[in-house]
Amino acid sequence: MHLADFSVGSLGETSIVGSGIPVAAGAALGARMQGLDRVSLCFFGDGASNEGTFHEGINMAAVWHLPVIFLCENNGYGITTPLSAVTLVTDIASKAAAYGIPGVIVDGQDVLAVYEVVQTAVQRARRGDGPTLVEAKTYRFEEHAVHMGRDLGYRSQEEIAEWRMRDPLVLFRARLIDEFGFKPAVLEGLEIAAQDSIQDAIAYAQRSPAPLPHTAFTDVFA
Ligand SMILES: Cc1ncc(C[n+]2csc(CCOP(=O)(O)OP(=O)(O)O)c2C)c(N)n1
Ligand SMILES: [Mg+2]
Repeated sequence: MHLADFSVGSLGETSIVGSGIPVAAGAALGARMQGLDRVSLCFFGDGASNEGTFHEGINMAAVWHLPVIFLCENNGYGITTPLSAVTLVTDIASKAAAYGIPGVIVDGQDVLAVYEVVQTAVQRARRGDGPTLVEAKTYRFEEHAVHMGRDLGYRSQEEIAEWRMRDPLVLFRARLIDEFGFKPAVLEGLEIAAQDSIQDAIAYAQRSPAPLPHTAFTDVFA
């Protein structure tokens, strides 16, 4: 929730659940006004889909046919609250009907299925036909935050184990080998390189100085 990287077009995540939805619509409007063929891609959770920003942001993007994709990662929970406790709707994609845009459900454990659905939504956006709401059905293996510990009692260990059998990284790895002929050694090399870059990032963070207290108000406007 706290990352940004303009160098790859990531405008930033915010810790206010759902607040990225109208921002993504605004970025799409900005791209259109500048004549760029950019498409905004906005990720949010099932919990965010009950925020007012979801309704307002998607509705406005729809009526203005903005080039934006709203991608809801429905992992079944907002922290410890199951989706069924906060909406009677089981498919968030069905809410697209309220805005007159396509709502597409995709298996969020299937990397290539998600890629294809997003490609179709990108083409629609670039044609000027407007937004798509994509719902990726997925799951959160770990707790919302590491400090929360494990087995908090709001979901069963069986449920977690069942979803773990369909870990998207494991499934995609198998497909790369079986369908695309990747050598396991090549994938291991990629995994080691990824682990190394994570370790480097941790070491960099740990040896970097803490921010100075007086910078807490830098870039804060009120
Ligand atoms: C407006 C707002 N309300 C509450 C919170 C506290 N909060 C942080 S994450 C979260 C759950 C979000 O659930 P979901 O949208 O399903 O995303 P997930 O973490 O499951 O991907 C909540 C309630 C917040 N950050 N912002
Ligand atoms: Mg969620």
